[in-house]
Amino acid sequence: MSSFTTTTEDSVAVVTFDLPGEPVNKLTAAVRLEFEALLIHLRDDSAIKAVVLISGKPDSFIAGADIEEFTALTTQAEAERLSFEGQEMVSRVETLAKPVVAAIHGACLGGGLELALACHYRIATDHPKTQLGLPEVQLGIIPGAGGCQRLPRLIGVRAALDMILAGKSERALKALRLGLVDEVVPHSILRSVAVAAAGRLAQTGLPRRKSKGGLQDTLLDRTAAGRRMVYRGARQQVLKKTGNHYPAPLAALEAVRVGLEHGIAAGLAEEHRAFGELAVGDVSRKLVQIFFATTSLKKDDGIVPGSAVPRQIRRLGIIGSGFMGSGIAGTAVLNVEVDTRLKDADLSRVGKGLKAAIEILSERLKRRRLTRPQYERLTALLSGGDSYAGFGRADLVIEAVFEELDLKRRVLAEVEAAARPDTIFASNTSTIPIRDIAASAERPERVLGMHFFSPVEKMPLLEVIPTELTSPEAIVTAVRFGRRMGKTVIVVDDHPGFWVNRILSPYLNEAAFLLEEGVPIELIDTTMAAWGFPVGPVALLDEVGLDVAQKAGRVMHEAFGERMKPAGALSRMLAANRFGRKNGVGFYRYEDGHKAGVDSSVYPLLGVRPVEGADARLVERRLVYAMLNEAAGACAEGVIRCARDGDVGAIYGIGFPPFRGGPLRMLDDLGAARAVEALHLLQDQHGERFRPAAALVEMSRQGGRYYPA
Ligand code: 3H9
Repeated sequence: MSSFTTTTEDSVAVVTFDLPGEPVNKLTAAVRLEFEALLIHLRDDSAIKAVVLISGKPDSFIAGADIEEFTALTTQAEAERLSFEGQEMVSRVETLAKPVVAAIHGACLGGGLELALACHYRIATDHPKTQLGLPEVQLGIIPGAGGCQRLPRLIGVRAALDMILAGKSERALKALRLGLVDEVVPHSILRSVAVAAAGRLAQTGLPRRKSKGGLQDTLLDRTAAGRRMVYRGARQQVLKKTGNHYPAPLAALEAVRVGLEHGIAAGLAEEHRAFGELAVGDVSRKLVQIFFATTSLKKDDGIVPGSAVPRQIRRLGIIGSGFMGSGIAGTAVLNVEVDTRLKDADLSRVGKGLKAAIEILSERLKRRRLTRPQYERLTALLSGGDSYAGFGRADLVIEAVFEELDLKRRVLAEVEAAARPDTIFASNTSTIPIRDIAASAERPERVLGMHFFSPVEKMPLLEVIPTELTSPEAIVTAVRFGRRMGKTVIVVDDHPGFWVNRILSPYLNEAAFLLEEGVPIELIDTTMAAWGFPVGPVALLDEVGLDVAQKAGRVMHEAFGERMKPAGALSRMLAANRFGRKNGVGFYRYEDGHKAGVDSSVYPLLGVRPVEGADARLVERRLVYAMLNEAAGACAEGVIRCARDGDVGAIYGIGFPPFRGGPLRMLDDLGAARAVEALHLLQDQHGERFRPAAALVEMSRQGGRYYPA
């Protein structure tokens, strides 16, 4: 079946791309072949004076090359050829002797944007679904169809590197400001404006674009010395951000540099060479696996498909207007546009919560992600009070009160009294089993957990935790609502700590043991940051709050016994009134809310002297294996439904290094036998908490794996 249909309007050929049977347009091998043939026809048909390229999909222009095809690449040469052929196809658009207008609505990403860049004029819709970007580095590759060449030439090297090195996408208005598109129009007139533009260009010739910016832009973007500075700065930034674990951004930088300094042919050659090398490399393989794991989760509602329909959530109630409650409120209003009411014990707390929720919206307004009228409309959806007034209309109530079982039970009872019988009640507990909270619920089928991560507006994960009594309708409603809030949702079993905090607990506890042995805080944190975590475990304790960590630690100890017995470090810190970032004193010092180095007065508090010459490799081994072992144990207990959920949860919930693929993927890479051997050694040296999980031992005997080889 054909992917392209062409109609002619006043000698303008309107080519509609609609890949049959697929939700989005992708540049598959077959599509590339068909498009090449079409280009010849467009070139040779003298009745055609100009071309419009538009999509037939509701909200994607072109989502890029077909990532599925990357998984079939086995050699570097094959991958290089794929990129080379992409470059050739795109170049043929650019050199077509007739103007080509890209009419962009929806995702215009990767190879899709590269194709649009080769068109002679770009018109985008102002719809929020319209996003233009080169996200390749997020897949461990670089733009390989000329993007590293055309983007800097069009919008300047700094703006281009900004987009390419972070793989970030821009909305239409920003794209217009950058000079990435020529016009922004409402969706309803996209086609007609594009046809008119194509007709105009056929008459007047290709547009001349004036270079934007002032003296500084000229110096930095258009002189060799200026660009050298830009490359140096970009390189430093990349290294700081990626710690050298991700080769793609540096390779993209090099492809841009070679192209600008030695000409487009040399740039394209470097581009396809690097693309070939990276596409078959381990990092790209891991990132592509994560991409597919994440997309498949978008369709997984955590119930037997079709067994229930999600309820529509028109009104949301939130109990507890602290950091979590206000974060949930702000994020729900922003992304779901739902009427949201906050309740707390007194009005001053409610006021603070509302202010914090509005802050999330204000931040978007500042970054021009929201217009003033949108902002006004969204803030009007927020309200609050110190009673349950209004909760009778709530379809979903999320409690985010202190992590205390009795309090949560009381709140549930109050909500059951105040709300409708069909209202769904979700607890945002981070560790307490939902069945304990729901033990005396009147309607346990409507109770479940929705565990958000802090800060809610930024953290991409949500754990939804049903009990054995929760109805499929409640589950699917919570999952869909979480997804609309912009979260990747995993449905996990109701065990203490669920998945994320279950595997995080022994890791943080091990960090506390290391502290008690006098291992310097800097060493612990820099070791794990170098390993690939966004922050080290001690800094993370400060972020989470030592009181919160201690409470969670107690729940885990009670549930899992000796193995999770908390190290004493946190109690000593709390006894000295150190809560972490929240009160400005933790393991680190804070000045004006910013982390300002390790607080060395912590060591006497802990009763130790920092030891010299501690071995970073041993530190890393203890911390990593504490987490991997727990992951194996929890997985065997059925806390997660499959390895995919566990790895995605670890990556999005605690920043487990994506290039390592997640804890279970990592165990597969290591091999269960090697992991068991390492754990036995640690067990000999540091005690029973390192006893390898029975499931891992079994796996090592049987030669099992989490994923198919
Ligand atoms: C590239 O272009 C390299 C070039 O530089 C070099 C070339 C030579 N490939 O996410 P959704 C599937 S690299 C394959 O649920 P949404 C997706 O798996 C590419 N499949 O929808 C899912 O499949 P299924 C750079 C793709 O509305 C279905 O489409 N591009 C691709 O939430 C629906 O997707 C990117 O990295 C693809 N390129 O989000 C963009 N794109 O139904 C990746 C989508 O079987 N894609 N699928 O489970 C996205 O970011 C999102 O999918 C998008 C839509 C925003 C487009």
